[in-house]
Amino acid sequence: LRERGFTVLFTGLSGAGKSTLARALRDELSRHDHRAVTLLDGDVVRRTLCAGLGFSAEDRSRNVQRIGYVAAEVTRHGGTAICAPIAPYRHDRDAVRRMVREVGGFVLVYVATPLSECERRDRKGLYRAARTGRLPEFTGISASYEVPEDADLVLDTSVLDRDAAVAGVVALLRERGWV
Ligand code: GGZ
Repeated sequence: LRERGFTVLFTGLSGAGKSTLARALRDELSRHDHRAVTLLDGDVVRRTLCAGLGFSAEDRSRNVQRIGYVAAEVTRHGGTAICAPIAPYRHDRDAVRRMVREVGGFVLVYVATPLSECERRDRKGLYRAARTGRLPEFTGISASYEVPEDADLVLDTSVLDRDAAVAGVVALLRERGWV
């Protein structure tokens, strides 16, 4: 397994801590694992690979499945892909899992920080905008998030600090034999 690639897909609400964990995991794996790591973070992806897509259900599906396609290619060539979109729909997460599993390892990490905590943080003021109706179709407020029942790992960053959360992911990858 150590010769094969794998993908870690983080899923969770805006502000749950996905990007922070994805970056910290990338740094950790870059130090200790031989594979090249590709980070597919929501922000960057939406400016590049998925430029022009919005937040309708259809566009979110396209967004997540494109991320999944790239992750599968990275995985196929023996690399590590770390993805951090909201990925609110089970159907799309399942599609990514199928694409990636054909070519390597796949781990789904649900960043389960409660909505109340994400909203309290509101780092970008988006929840406030969503509550006042200025930002429509906002996940958790006016657009749905389907809670994963099949996550390989569940992390709540309101009770777990960043290093402990990353250590949890690394431990899981070790257990599964990927690192
Ligand atoms: C959810 C939105 C929305 C709406 C803009 N709903 O905290 P952020 O700012 O940086 O992360 C959110 C990001 C979500 O993009 P994803 O590509 O991860 O979403 S999905 O997987 O559903 O396609 C948020 C910002 O974009 N954002 N409008 N309406 N998040």
